[in-house]
Amino acid sequence: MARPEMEGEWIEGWPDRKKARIMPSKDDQGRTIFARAPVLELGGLTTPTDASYIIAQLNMADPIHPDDYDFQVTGLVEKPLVFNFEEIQQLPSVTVRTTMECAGDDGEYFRWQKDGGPKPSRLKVQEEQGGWNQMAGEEDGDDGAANIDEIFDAIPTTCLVSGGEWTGVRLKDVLELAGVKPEATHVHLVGYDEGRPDPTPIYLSTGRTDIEIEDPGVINYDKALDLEKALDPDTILAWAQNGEYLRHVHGAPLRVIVPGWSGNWSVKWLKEIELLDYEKPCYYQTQYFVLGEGPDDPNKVPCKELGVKSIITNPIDEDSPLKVGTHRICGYAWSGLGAITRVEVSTDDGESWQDAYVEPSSDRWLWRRWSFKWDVHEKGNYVIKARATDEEGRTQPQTPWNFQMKHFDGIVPVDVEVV
Ligand SMILES: Nc1nc2c(c(=O)[nH]1)N[C@H]1C(S)=C(S)[C@@H](COP(=O)(O)O)O[C@H]1N2
Ligand SMILES: [Mo]
Repeated sequence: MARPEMEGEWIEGWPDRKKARIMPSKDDQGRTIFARAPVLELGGLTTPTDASYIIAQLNMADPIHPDDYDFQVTGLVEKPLVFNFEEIQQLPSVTVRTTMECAGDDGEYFRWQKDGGPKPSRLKVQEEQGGWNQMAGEEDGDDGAANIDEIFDAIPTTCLVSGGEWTGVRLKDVLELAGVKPEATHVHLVGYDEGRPDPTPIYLSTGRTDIEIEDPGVINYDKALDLEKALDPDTILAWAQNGEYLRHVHGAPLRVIVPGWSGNWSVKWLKEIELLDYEKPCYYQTQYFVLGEGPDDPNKVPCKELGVKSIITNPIDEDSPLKVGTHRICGYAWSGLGAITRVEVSTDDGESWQDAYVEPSSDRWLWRRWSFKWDVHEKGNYVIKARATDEEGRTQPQTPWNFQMKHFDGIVPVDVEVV
């Protein structure tokens, strides 16, 4: 029997099976500068590069040909160095598989947990083009204060997470060649991209447009990484992602990968590494990617390692109603401090929990897949929850509400009716 859905381009996947693709947002020149990953549609651990999320905070750097590329190592080093692409590739290479999650991933759920209202859906697709860089324009007639409801409507913050395989060299090896002076404490990582930070993402995460934000003017994207994390053998300068050379949007020719810490540490389009004896107050370190109770909280701290988290990819609210019978509850779990050791599932809104099966893996930083066979005999309404624990014994959630709504690792229930 001819099955029409099996005709066509079978190398690219059966046409009846929707190919998992990013959910993009474009700039005014039609270039993708922001994209969410189709996390609910993925079938393994490595997010295909076509489907990996993308974030550019400033104006995306111009593409740099590998032959024209170099970066420098400066500051508190014995010997300042300049590396070109070939010189970097001559160092011993290393491959690290890790989950990368944007600090703002699922931030909407913080808002929902606090304020109630309809539960944000991971399926929500951004209709508007433009991303946040176009949202804060003069359209509303005032000083760039975008309408917060428009922003939330236009830019979902879910699905900003991907699993990937990164190949490059250890940052540690590069630092050793330059010779780090004993007084150095931080590694200032600077990208080739420049711009003046747009306040809209802060409005987006706080849900407020009346916040005083210190304007740093035009800057390069930069971070001041703790020397200790920089020397971790899994912190690398990567030139390849998922088996192919880096793509421009992901930071080609060379980017930093800092496993376990939220994506903003993984500086793309690396331009400079500067050794410092203090924590430089980079905009995306001390103003934007921070955990605290409010913009003036004296105890606010930079976002660093992620908490411990699980998401349910099946079923989702939109699958309701389900039939009485057997269903597979499954998803991903990851942690900023190492491997996931346990995932528990509840189908009674957290009254009772049972262990899920966690797929074995030797990759410490990569998310794990987990599943749970659910036999449901009684009709009714069910609230499904998942709860992950990591090798440090941390159970979700770890991250309390914070004004920037970063590092959300709370438990998001799935509501289904069984008929
Ligand atoms: N130079 C530079 N590096 C950057 C950014 C940026 O805007 N410029 N965005 C950061 C943020 S917020 C995240 S979440 C990750 C996203 O990496 P990806 O676009 O490859 O997924 O890159 C980080 N590195
Ligand atoms: Mo991010």
